[in-house]
Amino acid sequence: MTFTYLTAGESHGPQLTGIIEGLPAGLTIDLDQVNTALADRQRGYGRGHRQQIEHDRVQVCGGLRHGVTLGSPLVLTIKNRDHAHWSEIMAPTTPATPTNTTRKVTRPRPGHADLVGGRKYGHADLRNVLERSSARETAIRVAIGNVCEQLLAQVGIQLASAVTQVGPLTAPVPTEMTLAELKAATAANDLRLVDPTKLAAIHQLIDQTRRAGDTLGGTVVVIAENVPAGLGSYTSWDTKLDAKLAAAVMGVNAIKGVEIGDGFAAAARPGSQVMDPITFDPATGFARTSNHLGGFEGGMTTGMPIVITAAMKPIPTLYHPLATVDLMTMQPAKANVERSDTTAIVPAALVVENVVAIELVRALCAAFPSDELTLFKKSVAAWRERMNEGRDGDD
Ligand code: EPS
Repeated sequence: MTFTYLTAGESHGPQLTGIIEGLPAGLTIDLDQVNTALADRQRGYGRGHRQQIEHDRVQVCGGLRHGVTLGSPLVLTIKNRDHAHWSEIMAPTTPATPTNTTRKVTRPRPGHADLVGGRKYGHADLRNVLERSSARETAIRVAIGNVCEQLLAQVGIQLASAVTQVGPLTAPVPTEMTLAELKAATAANDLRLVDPTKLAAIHQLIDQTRRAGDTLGGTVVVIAENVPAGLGSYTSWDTKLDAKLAAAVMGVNAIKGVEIGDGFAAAARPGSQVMDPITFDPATGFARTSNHLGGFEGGMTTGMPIVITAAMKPIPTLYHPLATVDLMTMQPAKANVERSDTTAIVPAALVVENVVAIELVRALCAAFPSDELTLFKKSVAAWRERMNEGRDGDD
């Protein structure tokens, strides 16, 4: 069964819905773990008032029996508590009236989907665009991603993420840090940083930026460890797994750049400082003495940690808005101001981690029998052995 997923729901509509098809039957899902991930996504310095309204919790409406997947589509939902304040304006079925179509948005925000989305879908009220283009949708992607992380854990794959830059201030992850250390360090502060000495300066920057009515972006890093070698393929461009991961990461709201391994920095160095020398140990198989290429060669996983960095642009909703055109009058105007965050870089780290988890599950389910968990696990284990054997099979 091909793994696929779909999300639906508007930011201030009744709920978010996610449907996953193609998960192996027999996977026990720990909903507490999903809810912890959802709470993690809501935290973070620089978030706005909305996060005090929401207390995201997942509900399962299909595909699970007694906590175990059935192999049928898994249906997850998260209620939008804020819908209570928008129940008329965002009513799914009540016909439009003068009272439930107030708060129209006609002054598109530069950098948001407002203008082009409105033109493309013929929406005079840009609320019809912003409600779905809102990053609120990432809550359900994290729920789906956490289920995927639970499947990945069954085959020994672990992921972690950190914020590595906020505006101009950097907080890199040391290469020697273990995944467990990274998880502990990022959980211990409200910016998902590995280096707490940077906290005060970044808090100050976010405070100043909020007071100035402005917003901040940044970078995040995601690491996936113990991914078997040989996922993806070099045979055709659209089979390369690094390309699929980059596309999924770019599909997270406000992400404008993706790097694998050393990424753009590799372009400036000679090849001898970029390629990762190969070693072989009969007990543990092949390895690389460095990981500049971030776990990929030729579009295939090497077995080394996958390292992906993503750059997020600042949030487009500015409390001191930029120039735009009012679509009611076609005259110059200031952009619409919607309640928003000063920065969403902290949740972005987790969201990017989760979309990477989703794509790894997609790749594993495409590569191995995935109807049920036992055979899936056996197949992945057998594949790991095969990829680490010392001789090729064709001589
Ligand atoms: C968002 C605007 C804000 C954010 C929202 C994303 O929502 P509101 O307009 O209701 O204040 O809080 O993010 C979330 C609701 C969330 O759960 O992450 C936007 O325009 O993208």
